[in-house]
Amino acid sequence: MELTTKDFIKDYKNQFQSMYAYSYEEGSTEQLYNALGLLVKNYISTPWKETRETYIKNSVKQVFYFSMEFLPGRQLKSNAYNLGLLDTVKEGLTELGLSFDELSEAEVDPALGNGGLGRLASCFMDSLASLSMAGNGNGIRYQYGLFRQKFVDGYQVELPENWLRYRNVWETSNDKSTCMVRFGGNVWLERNKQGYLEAKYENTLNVLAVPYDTPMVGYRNDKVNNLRLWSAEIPVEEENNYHTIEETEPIKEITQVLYPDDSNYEGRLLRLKQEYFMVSAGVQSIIRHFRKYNVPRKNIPDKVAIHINDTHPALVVPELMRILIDEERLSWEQAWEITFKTCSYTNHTILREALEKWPIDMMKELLPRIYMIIEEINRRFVENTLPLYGERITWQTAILQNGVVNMAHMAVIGSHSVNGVAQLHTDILMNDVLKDFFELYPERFNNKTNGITQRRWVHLANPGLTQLLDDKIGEDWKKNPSELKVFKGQEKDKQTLKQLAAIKLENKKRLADHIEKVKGIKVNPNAIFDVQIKRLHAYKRQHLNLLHILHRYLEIKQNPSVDYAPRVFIFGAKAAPSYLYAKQIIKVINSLAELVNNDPDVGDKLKVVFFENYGVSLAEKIIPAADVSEQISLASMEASGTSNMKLMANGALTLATLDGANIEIRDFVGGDNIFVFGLTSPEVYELKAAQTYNARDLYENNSNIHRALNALKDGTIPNLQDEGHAIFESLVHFNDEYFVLKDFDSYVQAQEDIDSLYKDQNEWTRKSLLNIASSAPFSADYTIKKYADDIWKVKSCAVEHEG
Ligand code: 26Q
Repeated sequence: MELTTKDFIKDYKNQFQSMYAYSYEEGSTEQLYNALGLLVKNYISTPWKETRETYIKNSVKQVFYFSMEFLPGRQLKSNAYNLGLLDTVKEGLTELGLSFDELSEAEVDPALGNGGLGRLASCFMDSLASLSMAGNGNGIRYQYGLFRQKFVDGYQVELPENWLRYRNVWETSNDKSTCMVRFGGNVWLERNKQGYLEAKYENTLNVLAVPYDTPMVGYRNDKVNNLRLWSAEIPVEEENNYHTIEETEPIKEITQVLYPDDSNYEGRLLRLKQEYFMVSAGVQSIIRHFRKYNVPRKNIPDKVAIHINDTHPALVVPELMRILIDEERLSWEQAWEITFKTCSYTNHTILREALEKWPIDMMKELLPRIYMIIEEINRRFVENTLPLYGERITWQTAILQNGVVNMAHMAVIGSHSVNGVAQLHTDILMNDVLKDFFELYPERFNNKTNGITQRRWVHLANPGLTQLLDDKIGEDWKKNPSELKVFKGQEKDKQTLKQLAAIKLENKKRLADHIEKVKGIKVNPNAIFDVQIKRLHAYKRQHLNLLHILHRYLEIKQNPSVDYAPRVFIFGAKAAPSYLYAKQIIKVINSLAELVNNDPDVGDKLKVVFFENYGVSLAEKIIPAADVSEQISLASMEASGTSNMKLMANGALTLATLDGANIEIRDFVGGDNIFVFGLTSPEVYELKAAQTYNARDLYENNSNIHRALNALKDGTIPNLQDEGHAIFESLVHFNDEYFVLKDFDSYVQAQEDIDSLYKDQNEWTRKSLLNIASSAPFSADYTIKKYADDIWKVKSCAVEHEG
């Protein structure tokens, strides 16, 4: 978009004055931010409208990405950047005596997700818009996002995240597109005069779904897609079946808060309400769109793709069936054909405890009509499968099993495509988790390795590196990430390496300042910045990292002149509030930090920083400053990982097990430019099957392990209650479920290799450069192109301008 600094200044002054009726010079930071945000949104409104109109006029196929979570991050800077206005805005503000960065920091970061899955959804929104593809998000406008994490005496404390307390300038509430979602009551089928079986309802609780639309701005292509988030409200009285205040009280609760657990599903009624609410509102609004434009129902699969992001929105399958049969009056067979062709499903986890299984009784009572349809889908599935595949496979794959609705099975049966998020993960789905389905429907399975948007994670988060790349290889890589590989040509260029090292150092200085500001810890910017940022979970093994730090500390105490390269271990992680073990790990790391950071024997050799409240905004500060990327999950457990990709793209060297996308990272960057350790996935499977693992043997016979584990419980680490004991017990007494001790030696060895390499700065930086230059395959643009070609069958679409 074209805009002169002069016009911007004029627009901004007007915008501010029209909102607050005084001059910007008297504005508070929040007000100045609000005015700027709304002005940028004004600039967005024209391409937003034109994009929508183009899609309708050309009747292009649209994707609807259904996800219970989105983590878009702050939007002011990325929107201005994608519009091509960032420099103009910055300049204009400077002329007005204002600081863009200060205003930008005043924006709240909407934490409407837990972690990887939600952030992936937002990277995908960014790529869809940037590739000029018609891709809409569909989700929930939680009133409270993921809790705000604080440490009190080293313990995690959760505070409510009331992100809407301030005005959200990006959203537009859309009153004319509300929907009604029905819960509970009685449902029966009645034959009407035309001979149709009609679904009749009584005593339902009706919930008004109000959509809030947020623009998803494409990168310099005048394309703006839509993220639609639904909020639950109480309908007016004639539409609410004349329910009383008390009876309608639970309605508002539906979209009040995001479930903060990303790995352990508890069958909570409220969560099921959330899932159906989002699904029903989303599907209704899609079908209404087709009615309005008179699209023949059988053409729906040519005009829309609905993507199911993990099983959380899997009720799309019976809900679409319900609408097609009850409201559109299609036969079961016609409706099934449409539903199956329209839906596709991504699996994000192999953790058994995370797989959703809803009690049938709960489903029946909350969603009686939906349950009838699920029963019929299941009945037909069994009827078709039994004669072809026999009892075992049929009952293993059924939707209804032992009193529960298996949501993954419903998603697979109702979708034409099922994918994992990295090659290893997809292989595990096919050979283990969904093995029987792979036998039934091999053609549905495919891999789509995750990706990230370089725009947010490199262009905006790391302007120094971005400038260097522009200077060295030209700007093409920004539109076409595969151009990044050209940077490999500079691996021996001393000048480039020096510049690259200087940029990293600058980023580390900036992070060091931030660490001092928020944690009061002074760190040496020349130390190795070693980063593990992800949700806290036993399978991700933050406690392996912890044990290694403890090991180093004990080595230093034993021999203060030991030759370690100075290292800063940086953590960012939230634990699910109900996940005691994860919280114990946080407490022990915090206490160890206190010990290590204040021990004069240690000095610069070791510092430990555990940031509070890790999220998208903090990630943007940490990632450009990282030297080492810790990706140390037990092989086979991490579906993909995405922080591994962000860190690589910013020149960190990966320290990893061969898990998730780490394997592909190694393949692209080459085994010499990554530090790999630990059991492989086949070895993990073998060891589990053999049932020969004995963690206590390792504790008793490995002196380093012995010493470190004892230090967990002998008072070495200050201010612990029983947290050190708990970790000790989990490893020794409960036989170390995630093979931490088994991988310990090879992890320590890899860490020492890192020290050695870091001494050769030139060689380190060369490998860093090769990582940056090899990161293109992990661009979400490529991932989205593959989804578009293989699964959704959607194409890029040029936007037509008025006039
Ligand atoms: C389910 C039922 C009830 C309540 C909550 C949930 C729930 C919520 C969130 C279950 C799982 C999640 C999130 C999972 C997740 O983030 N998975 C990660 O997805 C990333 C993107 O594909 C991968 O890179 C990670 O490997 C994977 O762990």
